[in-house]
Amino acid sequence: MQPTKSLNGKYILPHYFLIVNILNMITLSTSQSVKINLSPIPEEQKTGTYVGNVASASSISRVITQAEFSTLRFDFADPSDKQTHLFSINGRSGALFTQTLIDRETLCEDMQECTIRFDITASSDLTDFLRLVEVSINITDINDNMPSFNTDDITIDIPENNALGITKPLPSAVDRDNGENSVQTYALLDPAEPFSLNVERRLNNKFTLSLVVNSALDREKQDRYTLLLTASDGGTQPLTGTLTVHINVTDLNDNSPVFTQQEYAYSVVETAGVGEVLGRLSATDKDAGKNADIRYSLIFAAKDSRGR
Ligand SMILES: [Ca+2]
Ligand SMILES: [Ca+2]
Ligand SMILES: [Ca+2]
Ligand SMILES: [Ca+2]
Repeated sequence: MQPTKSLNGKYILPHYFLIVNILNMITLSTSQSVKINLSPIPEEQKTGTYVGNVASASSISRVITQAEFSTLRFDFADPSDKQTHLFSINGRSGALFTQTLIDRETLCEDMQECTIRFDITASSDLTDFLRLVEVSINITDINDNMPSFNTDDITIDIPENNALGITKPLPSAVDRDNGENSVQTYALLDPAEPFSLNVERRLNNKFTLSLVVNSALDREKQDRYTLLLTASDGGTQPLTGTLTVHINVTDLNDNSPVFTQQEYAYSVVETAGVGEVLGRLSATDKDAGKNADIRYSLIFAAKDSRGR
């Protein structure tokens, strides 16, 4: 029976071959490695959480005597490997524990799968038994990040009297978690009558959001709206982020100045001096800014009593 070549180019022997060749183990063992996948663990477990046992998972006890097994020592093959800093190992039992909080988002941002790989050596204090154990551990996501917008509020200017159906882009939220734990839905909280939200989900799980104006806005009736846009993830206990959307309805010059009366009548004595005030009149304009600046001028000259 020949050893088979593993993915990393090293040779590994089938277990049944190893069992019947225990006596040859000492001479063969130094060239062997074993790959093990420990059970997935959720991120953010407290320090000291049990992860798995390298000795039992690698079945080393099945290929050496109990006496030799009791002399084994388990160590990280490369203590300088950053991945190994996440774990501690009991040198005698081969039990692995977390040594710090493992944050999936720091380790595997934007990756669907988060797998940590490192090597452990199993060596005997008394014999030259040496086995390299290639360990893989999947870190699963928990919903520990809420959707967040990159700002608390935004202001959008929309001209009044706009055509119905006009859309304005809205920013989307970011959630560093994975899959269902990332942003799944958007909503306008207590949507104000003239507005609705359009949500397009793209193939890459990103969203394109736009605010839709459903009815013409009249600045002279209401010049400001405040909406609350929420982004929710799909966690078992969903987390939500909010964005306040201020809408300024900007003015169009859609109102003419209106005099306080339809007609003003003044009489003047023929002895009135130049510059004498005959009376006052005024007009108002519902628009804003320059659209409400009123200039007065006489466009119809007075006629004399004979109409000339
Ligand atoms: Ca995390
Ligand atoms: Ca989340
Ligand atoms: Ca997470
Ligand atoms: Ca106006």
